[in-house]
Amino acid sequence: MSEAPSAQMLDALKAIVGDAGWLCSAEDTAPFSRDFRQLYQGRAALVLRPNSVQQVMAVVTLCHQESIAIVPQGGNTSYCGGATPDASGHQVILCLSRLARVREVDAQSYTMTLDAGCTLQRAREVAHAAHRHFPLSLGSEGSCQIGGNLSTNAGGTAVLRYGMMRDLVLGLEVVLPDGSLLNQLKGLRKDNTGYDVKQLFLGAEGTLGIITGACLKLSPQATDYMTALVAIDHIGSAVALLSRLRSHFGEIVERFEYLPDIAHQLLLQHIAGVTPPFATSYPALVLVELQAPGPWPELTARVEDFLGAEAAASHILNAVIAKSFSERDAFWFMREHIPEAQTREGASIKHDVSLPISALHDFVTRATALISSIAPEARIVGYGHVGDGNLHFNVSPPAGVTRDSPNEAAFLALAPTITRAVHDLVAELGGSFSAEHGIGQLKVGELTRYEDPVALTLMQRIKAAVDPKNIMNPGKVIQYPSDKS
Ligand code: FAD
Ligand code: 2HG
Ligand code: ZN
Repeated sequence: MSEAPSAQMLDALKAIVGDAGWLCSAEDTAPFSRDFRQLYQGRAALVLRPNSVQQVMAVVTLCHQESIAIVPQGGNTSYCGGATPDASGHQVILCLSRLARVREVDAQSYTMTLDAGCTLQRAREVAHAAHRHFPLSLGSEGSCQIGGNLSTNAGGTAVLRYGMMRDLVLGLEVVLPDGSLLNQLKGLRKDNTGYDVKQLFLGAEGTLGIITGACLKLSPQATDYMTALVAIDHIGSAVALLSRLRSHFGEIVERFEYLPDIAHQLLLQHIAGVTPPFATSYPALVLVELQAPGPWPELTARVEDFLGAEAAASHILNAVIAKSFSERDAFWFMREHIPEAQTREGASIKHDVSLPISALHDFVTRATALISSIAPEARIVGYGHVGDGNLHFNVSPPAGVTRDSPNEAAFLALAPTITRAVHDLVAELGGSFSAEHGIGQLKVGELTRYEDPVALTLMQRIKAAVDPKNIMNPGKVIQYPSDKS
């Protein structure tokens, strides 16, 4: 059970990080104590911003001695309140943003070793400068940090080809809950020396330790791109197109994102600079990108032939290929701004689900019918990473419902019923209720409900073994006996 820190304890923690490394007024700590989606407003005793691994170790050692709870925080872009403290005012936020050194880039080994506080954007730039490619790509990449990406096992738009963050890690450095340092930073492709303990910390959302550094896998830089928007009639056609595309072009199919027409309409309505790619609207679009470590001069011609044959067979309704980098950027600008467009439209009941790709059409058909029976006028904005079987199956209120209105409250009151129906269907079809955003504090109950009980017990045993005092991000991911409700 964690305790409220004494004034003496707070002074000792401040002394470890020095004057530039802490914030404690209610005004200064408030933004760190609120999550990106503004679902939670906690209260922190202190925000600590260490600038070395030694400082992190000293902070954690002291918190462990005194049983003070620590909430690790990266870019604070979690969608599930994972980096937000509770309302007690007893917890300390440990923010990694000042731990942001590039430790090594080994271009020959295709690896780079970074501090956990480097932003994802910086990591991608560092790889690029070394003529290498770091493929993780998220809409939040300017703010989110490598430590946060590792701790949430982030996904994004290049998973189809490169996998999730877990697949991009070779080595890890972690400060354990007792303040000791796990040093597994070797950049080896092969290392079968007992249990791979670093895997425990990937996707653990800060409940088992604080990641301070990582050795990441790099890929060859692509020199040839082909980006296209393809108009189709429904998600089943997207799935069929993906299947044919992959058998035709193999592993160079890198991204495959689905945009139903409602997402496109919200973009046009709310996001400046979005222009319609076609003269008419279609039921749905797919944004597809192929990347080759070229030169592959015939790539565009081959894709044109492929899409021409698809149109002739009436598999697709229309297609446009980006003819320049600025056109490519404009296509991706559309995709990355869907969350913002939906937020500007109003409230949203979000579902981050994944299914076997072959079950997506069935899921969308049945989930749409279920939601219509609960909230007939609600608008489903189901978009995203169809190439990975991952849909953001979000529900917006009926058109015309304004923020903070009684009608919005009535719509949001239906959220538990809608979410139960969606998640039950996902479970029935063999899917996951949390594809890439994690559990945080938002989905602890869902994990308890849907996870295999044996796996759940194993998770609790691992937590008890690694963090017996439950000081690491208590209340997140799993229910633990000493969590306060
Ligand atoms: P935070 O939000 O700060 O923390 C997330 C969790 O990790 C918390 O539990 C925290 O305690 C823990 N944590 C953070 N740093 C550490 C550390 N060093 N050691 C131990 N624990 C730590 N996610 C996707 O997967 N795919 C997407 O496509 C995607 N798109 C997004 C688009 C937008 C516009 C936004 C706002 C978010 C998006 N996200 C997406 C969600 C989010 O950006 C990711 O989960 C990201 O990986 C979180 O990184 P962060 O640094 O902001 O972590
Ligand atoms: C994305 O893919 C993010 O754009 C955000 O994961 C999803 O807002 C969402 O639901
Ligand atoms: Zn996503």
